[in-house]
Amino acid sequence: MKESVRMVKEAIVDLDLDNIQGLIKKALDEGVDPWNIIKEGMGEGMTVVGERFESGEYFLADLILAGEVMKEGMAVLDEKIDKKDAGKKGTVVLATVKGDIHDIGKNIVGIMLAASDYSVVDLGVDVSEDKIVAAVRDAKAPALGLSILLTTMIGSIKDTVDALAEAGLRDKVKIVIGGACTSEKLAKEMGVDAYGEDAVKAVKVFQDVLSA
Ligand code: B12
Repeated sequence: MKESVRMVKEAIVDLDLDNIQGLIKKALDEGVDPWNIIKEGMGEGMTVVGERFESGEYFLADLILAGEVMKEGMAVLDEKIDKKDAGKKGTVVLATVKGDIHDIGKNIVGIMLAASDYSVVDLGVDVSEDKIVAAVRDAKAPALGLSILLTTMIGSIKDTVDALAEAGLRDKVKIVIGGACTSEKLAKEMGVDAYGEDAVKAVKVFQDVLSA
């Protein structure tokens, strides 16, 4: 790993809100690809944060701060990503499901989709199935991405699928799920169209389901 990327990772692990933007700008100035900064720097840093939370070294307040540090960093990267053709490939509605407020991964997926010429309607976190149905209908979106990290909220996926079916929209929209507690197996069980493991794979998965 490049030294500048390693320093970005360390800033995430150390919850260093003051220096994250400067360190990312430094890595970009050195010509590091934004996606490498996201995946190897920020993503791996968040993995360590998660491990420290699990081992009891970090507390909930630390996780909240980690979320802020990620947001500060993503703001710099978001500016660097070329979105001039956003919308050319259609609209994707994105949401974190009802009961779940994790949004760091969803936001990264949104940036990657916008950079890959999709128009993104991001509904935010803890989004009810009714709001999702309305957004899919209003935007005439051919695709929906649901983010979910909490095992206890898996039922919200099914609720959303059922609500779309009830509104007569299920056969008009491809649904892709992603987030730490999701899998290919879960996608099958929930009756959605696909599962995306990370933000790069997400782009490919949306492309595949939309051309199927
Ligand atoms: C940061 C964090 C928080 C922050 C969230 C801040 C924010 N703004 O998002 C805060 C502090 C708010 C938080 C709260 C809680 N958290 Co929390 N949190 C985490 C942590 C450490 C990191 C998550 C993260 O951002 N990862 C980095 C991103 C980049 O990765 P990612 O989300 O996986 O996203 C990537 C892929 O999954 C994929 N992806 C994501 N979404 C989508 C969507 C689509 C469509 C596609 C295709 C792909 C895709 O692409 C992304 C980029 O590559 C995880 C630990 C972990 N290992 O995941 C726990 C974790 C998810 N939290 C957990 C828990 C239990 C909670 C709380 C219940 C704690 C509590 N006791 O209150 C609350 C829940 C509140 C709620 N109602 O949602 C558990 C969940 C356990 C489980 N399986 O259910 C975890 C796993 C920690 C643990 N091991 O205990 N948390």
